[in-house]
Amino acid sequence: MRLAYPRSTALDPSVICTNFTDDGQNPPVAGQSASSTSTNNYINFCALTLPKTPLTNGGQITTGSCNPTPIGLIPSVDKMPSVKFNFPKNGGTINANVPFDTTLNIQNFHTGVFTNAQKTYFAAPQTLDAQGLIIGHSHVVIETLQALDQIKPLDNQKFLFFKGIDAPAANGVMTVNVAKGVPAGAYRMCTINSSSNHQPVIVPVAQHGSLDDCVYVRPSHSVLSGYLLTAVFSSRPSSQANGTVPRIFQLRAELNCGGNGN
Ligand SMILES: [Cu+2]
Repeated sequence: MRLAYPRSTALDPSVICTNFTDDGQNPPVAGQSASSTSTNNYINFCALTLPKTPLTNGGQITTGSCNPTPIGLIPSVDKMPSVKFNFPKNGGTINANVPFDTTLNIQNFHTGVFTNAQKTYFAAPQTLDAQGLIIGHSHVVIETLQALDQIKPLDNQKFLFFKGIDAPAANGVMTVNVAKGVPAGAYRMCTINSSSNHQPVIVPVAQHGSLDDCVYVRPSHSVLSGYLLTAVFSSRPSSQANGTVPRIFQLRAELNCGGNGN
């Protein structure tokens, strides 16, 4: 968690990974690339990129940067985060332009911890809690599709909605309010599970199930107008489109985490 780490600028010999001198090609494997190697944990790697590529200095540098922060603590295989949308469900229908709460079932993740996304972005290693779970938070992003079966890759700079989930999960459920709902159309909704400093979560093995979830939904206009539905929903104590999970958190916008404080 939050620690002020030692300020020495010298590399402690006890943390040098001597295996990093092996390029992995002894003997050579056809089609496999030789790894870069280092005898000092790449401690000055970013010096090679200066001044053209600046250091990732805590800000979200849109023009690219070089990050000198170690990856950090990695959980065991039985502690890899796993998430599934509870609402909306994949292929599910929701009413267009009606506010709703997205709910996510999460396991193996110490949620609700995030740092300043403008000053400490990627600025500290991933850490684990006493149970060995990654400490961090999640996000939900909603992107507009031309159609549910679209095969063209999306433009990652464009999205309809983005929100960091600041509050910890309650009984394994994270909640995100989509305050304006979404217009009629086709959408992809995905999670982005991240460590405290917003880097994507890192797990110990290459072969693993997805650490995130996506659902594809097609909001449509109801018989009732959006105005009427809004009135109905806002009159209910918990503004649930699925009616099963109470929304007990007030979410604060995580400003500019990923560029949109929605
Ligand atoms: Cu974040």
